[in-house]
Amino acid sequence: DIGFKQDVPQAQNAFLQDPVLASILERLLPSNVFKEVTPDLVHISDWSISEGSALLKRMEEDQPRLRQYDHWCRRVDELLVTEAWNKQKDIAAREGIVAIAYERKYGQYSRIYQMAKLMLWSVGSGLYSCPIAMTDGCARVIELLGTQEMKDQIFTRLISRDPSTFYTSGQWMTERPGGSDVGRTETQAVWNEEKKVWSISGFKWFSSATDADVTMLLARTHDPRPDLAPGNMKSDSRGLSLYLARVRDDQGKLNGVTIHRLKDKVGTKALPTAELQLSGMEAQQVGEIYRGVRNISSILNITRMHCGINCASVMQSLLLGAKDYARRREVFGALLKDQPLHLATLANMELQYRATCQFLFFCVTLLGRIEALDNNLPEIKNRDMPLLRLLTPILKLWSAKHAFYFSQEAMECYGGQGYMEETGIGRAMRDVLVNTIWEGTSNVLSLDLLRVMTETGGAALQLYSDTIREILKQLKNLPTWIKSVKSLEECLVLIAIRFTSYATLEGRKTLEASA
Ligand code: MFK
Ligand code: FAD
Repeated sequence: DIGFKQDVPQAQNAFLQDPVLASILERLLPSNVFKEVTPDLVHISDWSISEGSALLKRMEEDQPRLRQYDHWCRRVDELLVTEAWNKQKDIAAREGIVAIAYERKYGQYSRIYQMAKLMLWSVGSGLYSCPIAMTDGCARVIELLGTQEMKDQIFTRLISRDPSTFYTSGQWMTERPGGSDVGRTETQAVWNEEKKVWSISGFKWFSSATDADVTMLLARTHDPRPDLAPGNMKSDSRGLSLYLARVRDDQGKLNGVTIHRLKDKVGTKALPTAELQLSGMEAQQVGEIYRGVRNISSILNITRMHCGINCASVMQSLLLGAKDYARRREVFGALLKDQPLHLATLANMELQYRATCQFLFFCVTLLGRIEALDNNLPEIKNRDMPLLRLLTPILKLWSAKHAFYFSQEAMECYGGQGYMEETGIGRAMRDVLVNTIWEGTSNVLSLDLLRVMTETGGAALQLYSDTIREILKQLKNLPTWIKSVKSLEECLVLIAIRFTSYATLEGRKTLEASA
């Protein structure tokens, strides 16, 4: 056992070692809140690099399986997940990963604390952060639109810190004819007068939370009441309503669901994503009938924020790793950190990471204010709400695209070792890639941005430009190139066109006309 042995890079506590997240929180949170939450953030980051990392390894080695029949040829559809996967659920409850946002102990700052904790937990969660995202979204929809019974029986469990009562939720939208275009949904909901429940039948093409306790889903409503019948005629998204259903009963029996198949995915291997046949799934309707897409959009906007957090978390851990390696790896007579070109690579990554984090926590701050403060306050109604609506699709699109390129750069920073599975960069790269697709592809998000701009007649864009001006005014020592920008609006329209240029020619024309 002779010859050179590379000094091995070490896992680090991300909250303590990364100055970016801590400095953002110090700026956004009141000092007493920052002081109070710091030990918890240090703790969760320690957990992620120790127990979380061990659980993650087991989840990757022992991936979910489906046992469809028992030995008597009876259909059982048993989803087999590792003990490590179930343990992640308990940890998520105990650590209050969803609860913190809804307990609102720190009012508008609770969201910031929750999302920061989620970011640090995310790397150790082995994508249990996916069901948690949907659980968070479901909790928000019930909080906004649920009946008292839903609040008492489901919401309290979604935000529980007790693993024995904690529920997770799925979000079943995508069907074979359309994932982006959910107006093509085939699934039907028919009122069962005898049982006083909705009976749902159809086929859900992607379910990432097949082991969830409850789910929110879209279905085409067939309402027998004559005054509501016109909705039945609609073959597009205006015929859809939102439903809430238990996935299994108290004995663990599936509620009218058969698991058709588990997906064989490029990444997110630990996550049990399945194709589901629904045959008379019993459900309750949520919010106004025939407003399914509008009603489920609160989930979309929360889960899109979770995608941003997932991307920032991957960038944070990969950057810390690449910087650590640069302090240990010597090439051509100097450590990597002292090679100017490598330093420039790291600096570019650092810039992308910082931009993502700043943008992300700007949006999280808006979300926290909207959730905790009176929505009739002019600054919430006229500024925070339209601004967040405008920025959420951009955040999701931006962070997903950049996190993937970023992970490739991080892989290259380790040279050949980066391409080895043992470093975990390959897995991170495969996993982070999904953020460009789930919860809306880049083109669909571009069109969503266009939808906001069109719906507000350009007011949202104006608000955005005013906000940027406000921020620029507060900054000292502005670089001269920023001062020399001729017209800020011009730049913003160009950025908007960049985001929507994938979309439609029509969209471009609208924007160019408004410019
Ligand atoms: C680690 C992180 C993990 C995250 C969890 C990942 C698990 C994976 C889960 C999934 O992937 S779940 C499936 C996610 N699916 C999507 O994201 C669907 C993507 N497609 C879209 O977003 C389409 O734009 C959309 C389905 C919304 C198009 O539907 P429509 O009905 O053709 O659109 P329309 O008619 O423009 O909008 C209907 C209403 O919804 C309008 O309101 P009004 O009726 O009052 O006019 C819209 O303004 C409103 N709306 C649409 N998107 C909205 C929204 N409102 C607020 N926010 C939005 N984002
Ligand atoms: P399509 O909608 O057919 O898109 C195909 C292409 O067309 C894309 O490039 C898209 O950008 C483009 N496109 C679509 N519309 C337009 C347009 N108007 N103009 C220009 N281009 C357009 N869904 C759930 O409901 N629940 C889940 O739990 C879930 N989990 C998932 C887990 C994983 C790992 C993956 C990969 C997906 C999951 N999905 C889930 C599905 C996901 O949300 C959809 O795959 C996604 O929304 C895209 O829909 P689609 O697959 O039907 O693609």
